Amino acid sequence: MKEKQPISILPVPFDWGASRRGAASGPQALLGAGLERRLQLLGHQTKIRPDSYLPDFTSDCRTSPRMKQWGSVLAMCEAVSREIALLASGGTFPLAIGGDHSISIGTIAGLAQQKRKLGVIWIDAHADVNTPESSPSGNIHGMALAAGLGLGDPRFTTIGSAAPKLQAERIALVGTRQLDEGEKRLIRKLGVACFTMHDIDKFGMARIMEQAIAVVSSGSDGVHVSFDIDSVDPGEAPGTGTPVRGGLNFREAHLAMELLYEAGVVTSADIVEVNPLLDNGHQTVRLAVELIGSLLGARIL
Ligand code: B3U
Ligand code: MN
Ligand code: MN
Repeated sequence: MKEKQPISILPVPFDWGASRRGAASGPQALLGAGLERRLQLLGHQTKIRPDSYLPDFTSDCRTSPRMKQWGSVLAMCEAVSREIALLASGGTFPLAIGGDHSISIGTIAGLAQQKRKLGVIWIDAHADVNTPESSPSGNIHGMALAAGLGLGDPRFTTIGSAAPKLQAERIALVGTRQLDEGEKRLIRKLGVACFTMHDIDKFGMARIMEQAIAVVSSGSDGVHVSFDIDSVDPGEAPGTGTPVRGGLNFREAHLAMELLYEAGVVTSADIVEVNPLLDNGHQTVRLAVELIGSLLGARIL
């Protein structure tokens, strides 16, 4: 982010992209845990966008087995895209707080209206590169990155503009440890940089982040960080809908965020899949707030 750039916080209380309810309460929980104050203490100006920008999707029943609740997800993504484009063109740093990961279809579509060569670092236990055909679940949060690449249902891939929003060579997955067969094939075919837990164990987070940052920032006109809290080990972050063992530990997660801040390349972010209903007290919510702090400049000394 730029020096003194104000942060626009966009709450996206939405969870119809996932099979479990609860991530819709994420924004309220993060704000309730002092997210805005945290950022202000770091010296940032902040503004919270009231969520009246979202349409009423509660009565939208359009759904199919391969794309569950697609009507609501689409309506949400279109609104998020419009809003993010507006915030970005106003010169602020957009920070979307979810919500399940389907919200990133909207944030990326909105960002892409300004940035043709957006790099994306996708920190997640999953790759979210399923298409309706390859998805074993039909849950759209597992298709979010694919949509950014122009793959999947045209109603989702053409939000904001007809062309694909992202190029495979400017994407880095970090923390990956659960992939469906179709996702593995697609990652290999497109040559997407995928830094799995195996790689992190083998080489250490610092070296992996160095490589991931190089991938997403080379030749790009901005870098979006999409942070799925399920990248963190369920022992540290139990409050999430699809926990997977063997994730990032507390220090690795913070280090990743600190290194991104240090690199000075990040131009937008979203934090997703925090589910307060599944949390152990406020453990996961608090961790999420701290991690956003680390991404936006918090230091030990
Ligand atoms: N790949 C699986 C599981 C999954 C993806 N994202 C989450 N879970 N959170 C799927 O349903 O696409
Ligand atoms: Mn995800
Ligand atoms: Mn995930």
